[in-house]
Amino acid sequence: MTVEQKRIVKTAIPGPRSQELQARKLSAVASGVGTTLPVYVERAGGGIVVDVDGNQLIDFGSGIAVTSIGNAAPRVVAAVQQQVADFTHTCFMVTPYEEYVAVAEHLNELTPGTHDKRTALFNSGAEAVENAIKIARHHTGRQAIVAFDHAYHGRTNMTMALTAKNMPYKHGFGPFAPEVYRVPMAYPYRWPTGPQNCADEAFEEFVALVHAQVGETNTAAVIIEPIQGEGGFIVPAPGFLAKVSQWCTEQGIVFIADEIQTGFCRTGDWFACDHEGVVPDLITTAKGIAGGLPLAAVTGRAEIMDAVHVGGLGGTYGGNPVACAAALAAIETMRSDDLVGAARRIESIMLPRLAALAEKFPAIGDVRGRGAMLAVELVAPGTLKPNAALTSAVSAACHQQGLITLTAGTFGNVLRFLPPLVIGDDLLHEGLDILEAAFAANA
Ligand code: PLZ
Repeated sequence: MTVEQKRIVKTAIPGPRSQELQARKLSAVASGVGTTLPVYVERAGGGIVVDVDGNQLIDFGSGIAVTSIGNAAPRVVAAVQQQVADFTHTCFMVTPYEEYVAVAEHLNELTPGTHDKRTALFNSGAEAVENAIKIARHHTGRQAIVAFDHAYHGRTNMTMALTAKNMPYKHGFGPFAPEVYRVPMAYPYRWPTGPQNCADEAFEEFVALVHAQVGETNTAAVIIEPIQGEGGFIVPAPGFLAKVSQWCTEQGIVFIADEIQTGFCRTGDWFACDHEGVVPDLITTAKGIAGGLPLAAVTGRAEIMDAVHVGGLGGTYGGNPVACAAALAAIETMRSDDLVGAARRIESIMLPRLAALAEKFPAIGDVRGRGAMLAVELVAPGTLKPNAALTSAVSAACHQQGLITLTAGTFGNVLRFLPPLVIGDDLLHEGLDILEAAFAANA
């Protein structure tokens, strides 16, 4: 069923039917599971989410960077319907099937680098990260893992340890997995001596800290998001990723790129590492890979991936056939509809408009991102002091007008934009108009 690509706000948001459902949610669902915007969804497609009150919201979130090819994308719907009618599950570890192998072949081909690769499939991003760590430890025989300030890698025990931010992800959930060490991120906007020094100085600090506090020969892996997602869409200073990756190679340390949020055309390339020609040893993917079905992967150098003994990796549902069928259709869509080009087009529309907003509203301290992964960081004008209150106010004002926006950042002061790559130009502009009005009313 196609969804008309038009914003319609016919009730208060959330509307009465959504409010009823929210009341049921509050008494049935664990309160730890929060909701950003409690409109209950009936249908979605392209750049529009339709709620149970008949409102049609413009989607600048893609379910947190998942529905890059659009919601209920036609090829995915057809592939899933066919697969679900053929068989729904056998467990790849028991009696395998072609779809899993085909997804692995695509990932081996599409991810950065032309070396021999292998892939293993899982259910969620966090599970992929957990497994990347297992593989790196097994391959190196070392234990320590180095992660960065502002990192987000998931909510399981190991990945909570890797994630930097306490609230809401870690608070009260310890103890966390041991042998995780944290180093500064090359965060240009907040680098004390200025963005021009950021890559070199952050790299020097990284090397010095690993040497002094961890020891190179104890270090199994360095894990980094090539653009940090939940941490606030922080694009590392140019050159930083390449330096870290090169140094890891020299030290026999596995360099893991967590491309769970940045992967699959989101940033205007197949993977964010591609922008800088960085070739990770292991790469974790999820989110955009399967058009909304739960699937995740670890892909990497054959000699690292295959260091693990037979039977050492797996899980009941990892690479479920329905999710794999969806992934094959999603990848086909990305290729044939040039979604790399679509992400670049979104950047070319949004970035100048966000830059113009920053001229107008001094609370916008930084505009950044790549492709269809863009953000503004809000501060007290003329300072670096994070302005989380304005961030929430602007986001809430957008929601009222039927624009789905998300926030991010260690300090809760980043408004981030992740539209589906198939969104039309009109909806993009309309969304940006709403954003501008929200700033005018609140900033
Ligand atoms: N690595 C880089 O962005 C998921 C988290 C939403 P899962 N980001 C959205 C929330 O509040 O839980 C993410 C990510 C990066 C790992 C993950 C984890 O992926 O599929 O949510 O486990």
